[in-house]
Amino acid sequence: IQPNNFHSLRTKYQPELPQLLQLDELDTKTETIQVNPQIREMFPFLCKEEVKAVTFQAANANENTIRAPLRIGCVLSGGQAAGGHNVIVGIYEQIKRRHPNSQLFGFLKGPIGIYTGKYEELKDDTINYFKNRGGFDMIQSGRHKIETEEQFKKSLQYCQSLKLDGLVVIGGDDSNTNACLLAEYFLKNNCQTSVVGCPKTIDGDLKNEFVEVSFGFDTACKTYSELIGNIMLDTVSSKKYYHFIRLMGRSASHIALECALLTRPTWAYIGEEVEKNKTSLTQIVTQLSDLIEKRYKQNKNHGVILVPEGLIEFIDEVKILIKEINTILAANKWEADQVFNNILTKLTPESSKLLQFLPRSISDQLLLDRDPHGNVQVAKIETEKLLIEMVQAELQRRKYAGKFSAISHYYGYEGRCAFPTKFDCDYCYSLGVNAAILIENKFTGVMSCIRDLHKNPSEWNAAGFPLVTMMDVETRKGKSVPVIKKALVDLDGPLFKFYQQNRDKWAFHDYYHPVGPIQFEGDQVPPFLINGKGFEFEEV
Ligand code: FBP
Repeated sequence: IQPNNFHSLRTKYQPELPQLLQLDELDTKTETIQVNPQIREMFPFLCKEEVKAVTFQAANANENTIRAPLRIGCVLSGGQAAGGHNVIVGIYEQIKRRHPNSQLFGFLKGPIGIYTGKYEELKDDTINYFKNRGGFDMIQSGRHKIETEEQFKKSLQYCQSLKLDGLVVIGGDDSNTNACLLAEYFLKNNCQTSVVGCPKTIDGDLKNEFVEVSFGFDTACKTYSELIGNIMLDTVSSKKYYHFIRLMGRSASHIALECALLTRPTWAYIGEEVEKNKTSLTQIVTQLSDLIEKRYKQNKNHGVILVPEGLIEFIDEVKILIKEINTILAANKWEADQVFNNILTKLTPESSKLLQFLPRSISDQLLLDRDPHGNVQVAKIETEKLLIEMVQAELQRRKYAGKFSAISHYYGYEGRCAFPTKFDCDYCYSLGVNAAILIENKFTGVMSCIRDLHKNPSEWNAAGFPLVTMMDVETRKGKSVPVIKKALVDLDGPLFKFYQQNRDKWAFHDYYHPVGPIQFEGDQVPPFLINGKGFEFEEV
């Protein structure tokens, strides 16, 4: 690395740790918490006794404490999210501080690395290179799940042969559900390896009373917001384009809402509101066309519209269509070029009509293979182009006198691996340190949680919350299974309310707010998603 390039400057940054996690000796404090009785039955070993959350407090230093080296494995699971490397760096530096002979092993390419025994020992040179750096390229990630008895057995064998004190699973809702199943399996089979989860996903939907925000969300939103702001400045300069910007976030619209609050666009759709109001595709197109006509009367032929990538699945008739397609695709195997025609014969008349009405490029995207968790790959559906096409047709039908020149954008992958914001650097490092402490104290089936994130990092708190307390039972493929529920945008929460109160003003009076690039020094604004705690909304 060149000595002055940005990467080498970032590697010099030592993430801030909460004061509590800097202490040499910690006492643990546990508190019983309630678990859904159905979940208790599904996890008899984790729930054998009372299920407890753990927090830490300062303890008297004891010079006579003899510490043994720790051996920990870690894995990155699912989509990339900025800061993942710092979780690993946090684990590494913590176990080395405890004992210089401690060792950290990275399982390669996601959970498949655990059950195939593909791993690499991580040492100083690797750790120092990846510190504060985006991406998951240190050990790569993957979307495999540990599912079959054979895979669980193999995972246990490899963790045992490596004599691991703990395994840290860095992932989203599905990956942490998988981590919990693994913790249960290890306990049942007398395996000494603790399993600890860390909350990752740019989507921000791994959020509950224990997890304030998942890491990577802050960096993704701030990266997208920089780009949105640049587009805003361009469009108010030329005043001739409508920009339709689709933003990543598979299901929940947290990213779109956060970016809207940061940048104040002409309009932002929030999928959860569309679902609640049962807004149809035609209604969305009518609303947008009305907005464009009204702005034209004010002499405005430009605008910036934010479209969450999950929107398509929240539109009532599309949701029904996708559900039908999923069932039909699961039961039939056709050659790729026959899927469209064959599926039309099996859909209900309404869904068949809709599939034929949609532009062929979009209907083909709806028919693409599902991801390993059975989800439609919304990242590949160009909803922004669909809206542009439909609005164009509607304006033509209305004999619109103004000019509608639209440009489509998709901001997705570029937000997942950017250099993590200072918030994500510090947060992830603390998550890693805390995970190592939880393992040292032999807690298993817990999520490493860092809380009070609206405060300065030195004042953050650390805890371990049992994964079973975050679970609900859902029916999937006809079977009751435990899942960590995705948190959707709270339509009664302060963030959506604030947007709702201001959006009409923003729609017609261009309150664009270009935020500029991510800053790594000076005052930092944590993500609003932490429920606006400690954050005063600036009235606009
Ligand atoms: P995770 O839930 O695994 O963090 O991934 C989220 C995400 O980035 C979504 O926002 C997006 O729709 C999807 O992954 C894209 O998946 P892929 O990387 O497989 O194209």
